[in-house]
Amino acid sequence: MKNSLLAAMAATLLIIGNFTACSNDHSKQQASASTDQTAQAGANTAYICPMNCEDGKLYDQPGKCPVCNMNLEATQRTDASAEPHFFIDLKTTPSIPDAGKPGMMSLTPKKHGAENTPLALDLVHEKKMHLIVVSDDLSWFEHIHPEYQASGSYDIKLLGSNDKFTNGRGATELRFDNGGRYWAFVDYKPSGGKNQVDKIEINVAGKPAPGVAFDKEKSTAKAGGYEIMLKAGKDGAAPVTGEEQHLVFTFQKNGKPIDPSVFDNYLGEKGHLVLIERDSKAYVHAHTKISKDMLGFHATFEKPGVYRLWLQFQNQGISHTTDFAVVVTEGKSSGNKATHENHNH
Ligand SMILES: [Cu+2]
Repeated sequence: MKNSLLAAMAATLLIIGNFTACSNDHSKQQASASTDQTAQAGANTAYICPMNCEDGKLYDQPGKCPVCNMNLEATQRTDASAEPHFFIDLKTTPSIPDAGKPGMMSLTPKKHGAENTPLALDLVHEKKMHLIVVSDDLSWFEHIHPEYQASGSYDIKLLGSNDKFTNGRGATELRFDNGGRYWAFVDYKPSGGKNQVDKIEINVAGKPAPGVAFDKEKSTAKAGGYEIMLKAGKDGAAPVTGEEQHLVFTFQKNGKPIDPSVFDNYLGEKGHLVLIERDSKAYVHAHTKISKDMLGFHATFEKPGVYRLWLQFQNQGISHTTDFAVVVTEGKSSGNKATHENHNH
């Protein structure tokens, strides 16, 4: 059970983002400053890694792939409207779940224009659907895997406050102990399509928990006897938008450094990271970059803000979830790129 959970976490991280491809505003601005013809070329030309390290990620400007460092190649941007748009039809029973009371949540992947046809999903690192649920203040986090039903939906049980998790927390069930607003991030890949991350608001009836205000960096966490330290930024500078940033975690136990390469290995991953921005709830993808004695990730932030991070790792069969926060400020090289976490084009 734990194995598949961690494998799935790996999947969540391996999934590659596509923010840059969404910078339509940016293209339009460029276009208005040029002649019609150049505007046309500017809007349609994009740059992509020749090795396709980032699963189809397109850049507006030539440059180097942040993963393999090869020069990006020019390519034609396909018309977004020509690509199929997928979505998750999320239904709960009752339609507004009650905190502390049992219920169901059902997520059905669908394609626009073919809503009644079951949509097949590809298995991505052992799971067809990865579900991250957070409270609106980002103090509460769950990463679970809804189970496929013959009807074509992926279901999870909502537990009552007295119910025990069948397979432990973080497997296939959710328990809303408090009312309020929550956000679901559904990570899935339709067969023949690109990876999708859909953000869906969920409102739960009941008394909300007192909110937690995350407004400053949180760079340490403890779990399972480990002390984990986060260093975020680049070349010793604090994290900024617009260029790849490094997120480096180091581990200690009883004051002694621990090399994370001793951790359980699932599909080549030693740790898995989810990042969500506090106000916009933008979901950021991070990619692992493992070096000796530390667990590193790289991510590009499109917008300044306070980002919450959840690092999940496993050692000797026990999984740990730890949480952090980083404050990202506007970088020099950042444009006015829009962050869309729920479409691919
Ligand atoms: Cu997952």
